[in-house]
Amino acid sequence: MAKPSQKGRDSSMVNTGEENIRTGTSVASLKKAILDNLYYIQGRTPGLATKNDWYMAVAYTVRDRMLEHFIHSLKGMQDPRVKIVSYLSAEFLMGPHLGNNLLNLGITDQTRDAVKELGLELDDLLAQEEEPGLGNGGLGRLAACYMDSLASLSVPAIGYGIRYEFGIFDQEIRDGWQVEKTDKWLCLGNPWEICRPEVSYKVNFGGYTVHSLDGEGRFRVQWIPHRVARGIAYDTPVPSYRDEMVDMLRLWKSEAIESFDFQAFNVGDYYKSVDEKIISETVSKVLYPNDEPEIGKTLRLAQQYFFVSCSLQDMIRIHLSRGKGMETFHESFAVQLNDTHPSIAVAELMRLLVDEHLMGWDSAWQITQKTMAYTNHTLLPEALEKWSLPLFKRTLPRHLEIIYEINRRFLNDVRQRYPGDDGLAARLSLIDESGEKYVRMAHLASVGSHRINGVAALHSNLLTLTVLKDLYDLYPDRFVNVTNGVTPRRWIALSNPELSALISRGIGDRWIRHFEDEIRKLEPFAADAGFRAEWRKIKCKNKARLAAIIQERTGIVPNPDSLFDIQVKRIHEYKRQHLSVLNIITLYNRIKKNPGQEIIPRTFIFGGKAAPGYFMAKLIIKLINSVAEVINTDQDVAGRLAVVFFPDFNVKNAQHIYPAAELSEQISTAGMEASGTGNMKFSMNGALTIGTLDGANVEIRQEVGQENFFLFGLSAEEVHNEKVKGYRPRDYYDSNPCLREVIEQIRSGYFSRGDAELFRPLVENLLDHDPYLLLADYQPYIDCQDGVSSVYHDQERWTRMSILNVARMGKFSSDRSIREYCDTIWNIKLAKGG
Ligand code: NBG
Repeated sequence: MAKPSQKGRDSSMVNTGEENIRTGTSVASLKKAILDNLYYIQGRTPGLATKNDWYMAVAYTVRDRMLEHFIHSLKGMQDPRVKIVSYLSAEFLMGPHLGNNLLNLGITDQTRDAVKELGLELDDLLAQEEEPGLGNGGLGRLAACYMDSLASLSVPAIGYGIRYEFGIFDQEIRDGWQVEKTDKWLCLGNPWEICRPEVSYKVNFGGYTVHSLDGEGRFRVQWIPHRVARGIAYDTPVPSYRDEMVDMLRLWKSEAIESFDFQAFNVGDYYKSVDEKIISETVSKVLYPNDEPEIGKTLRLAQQYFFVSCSLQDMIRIHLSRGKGMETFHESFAVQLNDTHPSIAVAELMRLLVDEHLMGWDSAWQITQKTMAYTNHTLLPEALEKWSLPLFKRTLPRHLEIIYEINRRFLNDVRQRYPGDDGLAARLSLIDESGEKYVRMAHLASVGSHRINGVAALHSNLLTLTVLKDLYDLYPDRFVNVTNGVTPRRWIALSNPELSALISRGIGDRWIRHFEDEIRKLEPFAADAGFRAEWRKIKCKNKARLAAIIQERTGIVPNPDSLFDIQVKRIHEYKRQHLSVLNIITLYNRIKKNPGQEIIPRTFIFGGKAAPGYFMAKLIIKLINSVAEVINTDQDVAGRLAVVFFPDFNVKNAQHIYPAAELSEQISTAGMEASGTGNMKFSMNGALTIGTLDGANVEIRQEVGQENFFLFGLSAEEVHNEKVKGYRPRDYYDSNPCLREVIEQIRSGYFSRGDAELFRPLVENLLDHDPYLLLADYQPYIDCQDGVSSVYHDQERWTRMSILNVARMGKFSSDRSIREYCDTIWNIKLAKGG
């Protein structure tokens, strides 16, 4: 989108013969525009401007250059013939905007020059941006990658979510422990969003319902709420890669409907009236970290309902403004439920259609099912959302009635098809009545959707065999798989500019837009020694850059010639960061016993946040740091072994980490990781993977070839069988002296300054339960790591494998995923060449 055309657009800007100050993209225009924005938006002259003022001025300059296409794209959404994808997600982990928008607009170089002429460095301004951390990890980042691909494939789309005032906490490490700091991403202002106070909707909470017959004798329900909040839209443009489509991220902020409750005010209870306001404003205050017990979190349910209700009301407004009736709503919108967090949408759309738009139940139900589709992102039973009935009733009394009615009809159908099978009906019911009663959100989402998908082949398959088995037996045609993907724009072109330039020198630059087809052309270069040397040189540079950041943030000085072995992701027992720790200690012991031994030097780098309430995950962070403390200060292993915990893993940091990685650790217990998307980002940046047959690893290995992937460990089926047989971790401990030694060191306080209590819960858990089978996979993992070292010894071979990994990652572009969603779920035809 080098230069937006003026023809047929609404821009009222006068073109003075020179380039337009809002749209021009020459260095001179950009420079002028930055100064203009600095003066007229920030109210500063260059002499007084802070770095943030400059950042804001540049950001507004870039935003200006998206607006014409943004406005045009929004106008396109009014066309009654186009179907709009509505991606409902409680999380959008967009990452810093500036660099990505420059890349997609194709104005990075000019802007760098313009900024330089103003005496600034673009990299400093990029670093100034506070990233919007409105997500926990993979799920939120997936939503962001999908927005990029939707725009780049010219699909009209709105991402609907919550404008949390506080996103995911910032992580600091003190004395080896995680400390959480509030994320104040908005405190210096957010230049990317446009606040739209008139795009606002009321959202009810609590209260009771009144049933009656209307004048025509029809059954009617009125919801008398206890509290009403208002949602205000904040819109962020999401530009396509070098094309005209600019999609929209629309996030809702909650506000009180009235500043004062005058009744309370009049009787003198001034503070109660202000209280009400505070409660309404609280709804969009803070993002919940995952892996925390859900039960009892009224505010979380309120958040989910809040953004879903605003979003559906907004869609209905758009639909009606197209001059269409409600019976064709599903032709205007394809609503994708990103996990169960927005699944209340099923009941809310029913409420809006039946109660507000006076539609009959059967028609409303058909429209709802045709509109909705549900993506499941986890098999972990503790992550499947359910809400206690009393809490649900207190917050959403009308929705509970609707859910009962959906359930009544649904179970009638089940009983008709499977007469007498009460067990089946109880298992399928939207209400869990096995003990305390709960609403099962995954069942609500599944029953109300026409498609249900998992996020990798193995995961989708396991879904139909485990958590959603009964639903699958009932509705096999609803189930499909869409393997996750990530955008090659942010994750290669933006994060790894030198590698990108090398790839483009080899195969041209079409791969950035058409990754699926083009990147394979890189394969022959694996055989080119000159190309391999350049490839290695870039990896070395990226490693050196990361090493400098590590030194600055942690004080640790990594050996730049060591193998960078990296595991970055949320800290969770099933992801098994502690399995990697067992390997590290094993290597350490080997060197200590045999100091002269030749080994491949390694730097182990970890990064990731633990949920604040997840004790074991926090203890794993402490363990990593404790082991690091011993190893990094032991002269016997200096230069050969180092351990780093990189604090505050987020999108910004990730962009420095993936390009520097040589080995990607994807070592979750098979059957537990739904997909993983970090695995794709590593591989796209030339890291080789050591991994289990879990999530998308299975498909990555298929694509890159088994000879280019380090596989170890039990399969999902074997894990299942072990558990059925009665898994005994202690047997592994008893029969493996190396493993025993490692565990004893942790237990005895070798890494905790003699404190034998500190890691006791972790060690005891491993020996007595080991629910994630670390001990069973220990020896295969160690052996596989030895294999990694011996291949690394042969740098030519390693580089060949690295190039082939990148060349064969075409499938894992989020463009491919979005094509599949369009095809199999949304029924959207892509424009040719799109
Ligand atoms: C996560 C899975 C990952 C997967 C992402 C995106 C949740 C509930 N699930 O394996 O753990 O890659 O979703 O699909 O966050």
